[in-house]
Amino acid sequence: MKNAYLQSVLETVKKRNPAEPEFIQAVTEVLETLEPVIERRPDLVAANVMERIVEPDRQIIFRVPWVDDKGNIQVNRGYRIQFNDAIGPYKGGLRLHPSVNLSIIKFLGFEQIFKNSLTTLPMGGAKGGSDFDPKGKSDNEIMRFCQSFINELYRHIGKDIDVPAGDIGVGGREIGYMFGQYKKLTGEWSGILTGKGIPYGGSLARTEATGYGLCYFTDEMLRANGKSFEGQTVVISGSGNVAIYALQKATQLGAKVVAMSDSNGYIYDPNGVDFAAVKQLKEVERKRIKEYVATHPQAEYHEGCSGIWTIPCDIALPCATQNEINKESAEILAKNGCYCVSEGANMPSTPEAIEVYFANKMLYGPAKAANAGGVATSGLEMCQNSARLSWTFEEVDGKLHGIMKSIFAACDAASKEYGMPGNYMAGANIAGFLKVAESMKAQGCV
Ligand code: NDP
Ligand code: 2IT
Repeated sequence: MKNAYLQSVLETVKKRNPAEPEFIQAVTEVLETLEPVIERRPDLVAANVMERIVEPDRQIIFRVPWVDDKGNIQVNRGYRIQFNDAIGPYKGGLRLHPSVNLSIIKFLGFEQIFKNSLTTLPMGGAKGGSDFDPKGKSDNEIMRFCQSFINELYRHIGKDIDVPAGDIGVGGREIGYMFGQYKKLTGEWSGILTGKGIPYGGSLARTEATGYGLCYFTDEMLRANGKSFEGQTVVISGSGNVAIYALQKATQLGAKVVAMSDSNGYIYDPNGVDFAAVKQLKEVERKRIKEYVATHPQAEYHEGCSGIWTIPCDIALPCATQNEINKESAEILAKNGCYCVSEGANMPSTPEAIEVYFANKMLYGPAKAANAGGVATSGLEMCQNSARLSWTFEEVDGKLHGIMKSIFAACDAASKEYGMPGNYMAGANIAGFLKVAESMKAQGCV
C-alpha cells in the first residue's frame, strides 16, 4: 500500500487496537483494495472518511451472569459493536462461541458494513455475541443465558436502531428465547431480531438464505467465467446453518458435495453427502458429524478439521469460521485442481491463502459478497415485519436470487471500473464502500 493517507489510517488502527489481530487483518484487506478509489477521490480524503469508518460508532461490553443446572452462577462477557449506521439501522448477527473476543466481534462488525451495503438494502453494520459455549448445555441453560444477555442488550436495540440475528451458535432456538425476553422487558411486539420462528414474524427462506445465497453468487461467478456447478466436485467445511443449505443448493445445481466437517473432524462420502441425513443429525439431534458414518458405511471419518482441504475438488466452499484456510491448505487445493473458492464463512481465508488463489488464477468469491444472502434475507424479514405481512417461500427465494445476482454484477463492474477485472475481492470492497462513504460525507462530521 503506497498511499500515505491510507498508510497513516492503518497505522492509527494498529496503534489503537494492538491486541486485535483479526480486526487489523480485516481492515488491512479493505484499505489495500481501496487504494485506487482514494487516489481518484480527494473529496473523501478531505472528509477523512477512512479514519472515521475504521472506528466503531460505539462498543458495548457487558456482564452476562446466568444460573447453570446445578444452581451455580456462571459469568460470560457480552458484546455489541455498533459499527456504522450511515445507510440504515445497525444490522448483524450474534455469535456464541468460546473463542469470541473484542477483536473477532470488531472484524465481523467491520465486514458487515460493506456486506450490508452490497445487499442494496438500507442496513448499517454491527455484530455482537459472547464467549458463552453452547456445546453440552441444556435447553434451560441456553434459555437462561439468552434471557440474561437480553437483560442488558435490550436497551441498545430497536427495530429502527439495531436489529441483531444469528451467527455461529445462534439459530432459531436462541433467537426465540431472546425475542421472548425482549417482549417481556419492554411490553412491545416489535421486529427487533431476525431469524425468528415462522409463526411469530420470521421469514420463510431465512434459514436457507446464507447457503442458498452463497450458491447463487457462486453460480453467477462460475457462469461469468464459462463454468457452472454441473458435474463439479465440491468440498464444504462446517456442518452448521450455512454449510447445510449450501450442500442442498449445490446438489440441486448439479454438483456432488463429497465432504463436510465440524471442529473435530471431517467426513468424506464418495457418493455425495446426504442432505437429509446431515440436516437430521445437526439440526434435530445436535450430534457430531462423525455420527454420519454410522448410517453411511461408504463414508469415511477423519479427525482434525484442516484435512478436509486435502480432498481433491473443483470448488471449495468454506462455511465454518475465520482463517480456516491458510497458505498451506490453499496450496494443496490449487495443486489438486481446485479452481474456485467461494466463502460462506466470514474471512475464512488468511491473506496468504488469498495470495495463493490469485497466483493460481482461481476464481475467488469473497465473504462479504458471497455470504450476503443471509443478511439480505434478514432485511426482507424486516420489510415483512414493517408491512405486517408474510411472503411465500418462492417470493423470498426469488428476491434473494435477484439480490445475489446484483451483488455479483456490482463486484464485477467495480473490479473492471478500477482496472482489476476478475478481482471480486477488490470489486466487493469498492462497491460496498462507495455507498457508505458517500452517505458519511453527505451527513457531515458525525
Ligand atoms: P453454526 O453454528 O450453525 O455452524 C458453525 C459450523 O462451523 C459448525 O459445523 C462448527 O463446528 C464449525 N465451526 C465453528 N467454529 C469453528 C472453529 N473455531 N473451528 C472449526 N470449525 C468451527 O454457524 P453458521 O453456519 O451460521 O456460521 C458459519 C459461518 O458462516 C461463520 O463464519 C458465520 O460468521 C458465517 N455466516 C453466517 C451467516 C448466517 O446467516 N448464519 C450469514 C453469513 C455468514 P462445531 O459444531 O464443532 O463447533
Ligand atoms: O455474518 C452475517 O452476515 C450474519 N451472521 C447474518 C446477519 C443478519 O443480520 O442476518
